[in-house]
Amino acid sequence: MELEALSVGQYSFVQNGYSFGFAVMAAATLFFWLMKSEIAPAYRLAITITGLVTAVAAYHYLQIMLSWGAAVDITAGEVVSTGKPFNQAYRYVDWLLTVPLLLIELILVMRLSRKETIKKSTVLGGAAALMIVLGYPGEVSSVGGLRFVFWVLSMIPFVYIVYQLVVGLKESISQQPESVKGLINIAVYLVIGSWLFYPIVYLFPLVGLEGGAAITAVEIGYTVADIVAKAVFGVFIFVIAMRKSQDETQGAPTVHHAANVEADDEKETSTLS
Ligand code: RET
Repeated sequence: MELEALSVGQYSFVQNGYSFGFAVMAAATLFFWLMKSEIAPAYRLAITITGLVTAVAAYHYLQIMLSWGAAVDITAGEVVSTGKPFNQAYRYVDWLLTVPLLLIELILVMRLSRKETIKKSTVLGGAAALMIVLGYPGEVSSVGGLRFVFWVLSMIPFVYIVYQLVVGLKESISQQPESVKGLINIAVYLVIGSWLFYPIVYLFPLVGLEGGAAITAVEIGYTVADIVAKAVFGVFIFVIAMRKSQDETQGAPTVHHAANVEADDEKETSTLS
């Protein structure tokens, strides 16, 4: 990455973006973990993981910010390289860890059967990891052609994940309690919408953006997308878990508890007779 192409303003803007990202992720982590006791035990793992995702991201934003700070010197009023490279791997290692976990959060909060949970987590989590691994070589390459080839390769698991979320989860979503069905649908579309941002941002340098403007657009673009995909999405998962906890402790019958409801009905009938 040619950081000397940046103006001091662009450099500082990106640095402030990282700092904001760190603050949001750290605050979100505290919120999720401190509020976990409000959630019924069945959904606590989903909330623990939601906080883990933002914790891992907070750590990486701090590292990215330090690496960005060390790579150049602006005391002369312009951006001068210090010779220390800016480490782009932090972002990709962060995604490699967090992107599969984000999908697992969604699956856990749906509380499917054990078998379905494991199957869907493995397939979706595996595809997500493959998508990130395939994107990295293109991200660090300065050859436009290579960037495009890896974009196409990475798009294959991406399209598969979107298909699985829209089509594969349809039946499971239809069995969710009415009180959260709408929220789960929004969460699914929030994943798709925020994730679409990444392959678009990745292409910025290939569609005419150059030098400092390209670097700034890519870095700010990824930071904004990360905040939506992790912290805002996490809040949705939290609200879904909270609502399901309240419904279930109030004993409202829910579709995926049909078996329990039937058992309760039987009890009632036998006491009546
Ligand atoms: C890459 C490479 C180009 C093609 C595609 C990509 C997709 C990246 C995605 C990243 C999602 C990250 C998230 C982070 C959480 O905070 C790797 C940019 C398809 C979808 C959700």
